[in-house]
Amino acid sequence: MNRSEKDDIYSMPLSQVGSFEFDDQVVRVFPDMIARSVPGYGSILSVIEQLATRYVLPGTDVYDLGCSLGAATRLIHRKAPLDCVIHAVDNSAAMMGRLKELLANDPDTSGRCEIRLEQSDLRHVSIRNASLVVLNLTLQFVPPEQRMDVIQRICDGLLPGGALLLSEKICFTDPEQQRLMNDLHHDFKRANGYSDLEIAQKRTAIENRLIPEPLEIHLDRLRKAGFANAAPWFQCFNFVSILATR
Ligand code: GEK
Repeated sequence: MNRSEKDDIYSMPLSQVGSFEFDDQVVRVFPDMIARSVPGYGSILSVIEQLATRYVLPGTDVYDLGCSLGAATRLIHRKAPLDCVIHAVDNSAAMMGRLKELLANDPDTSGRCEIRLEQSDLRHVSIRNASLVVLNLTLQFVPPEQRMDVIQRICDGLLPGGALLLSEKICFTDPEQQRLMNDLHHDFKRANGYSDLEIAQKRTAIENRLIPEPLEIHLDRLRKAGFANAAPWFQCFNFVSILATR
């Protein structure tokens, strides 16, 4: 259902590389872009579907914060009981417009629980009665000094036993490890057909928008917020996914 054009946004030399935005141009190629850029993206999505089976209880709310084109939302939707509400939240008008079209044309969505599309900044969404919250590659776009508040509000809005799935691009305090993981990620992108020019121009565009932090900072923050458990269940190079439970 999620047909995507090939991502060629940075394939030609640009006189000036502007800051990366989730606009119509990105939305058009987004599924191709994320699949060719994030190692393990497909595996993370499969596990989100698996977690929905385990954590989403009848009568509860689920939040997919920074849902983009609803890849996680639609997998959770397959497993959620009928009386749940899935809040698919993104602040990009282009993403939400396209997601609305995709859902309207998806026969799979009928006869299932409500998906509530919310074009909002995740920093202002109130989280209540939540059994599962997904932050899949989204917290990295929130300024670091505001991340504690986001995580705290998620923890406070989760029901006891509820779960947060947090996936992020991370960085490393050891410069040698940082260099190696960065190189391996670039090799991954090259193997997926991106040229050195595309990789370099994308890096310039996203540099001040996506701020990675070390894994330990994420784990500390989750514990400080009150999560009983927080552990990485997946890592590939500089991408990690953490499961945190209340
Ligand atoms: C997936 N989770 O396919 N409030 C709401 N949305 C935001 C905010 C914010 N403050 N900042 C960024 N976004 C998805 C992939 S993509 C990851 C997530 C990537 C949104 C932004 O508009 C975009 O749609 C998404 O977060 C990040 O499972 O592109 O690397």
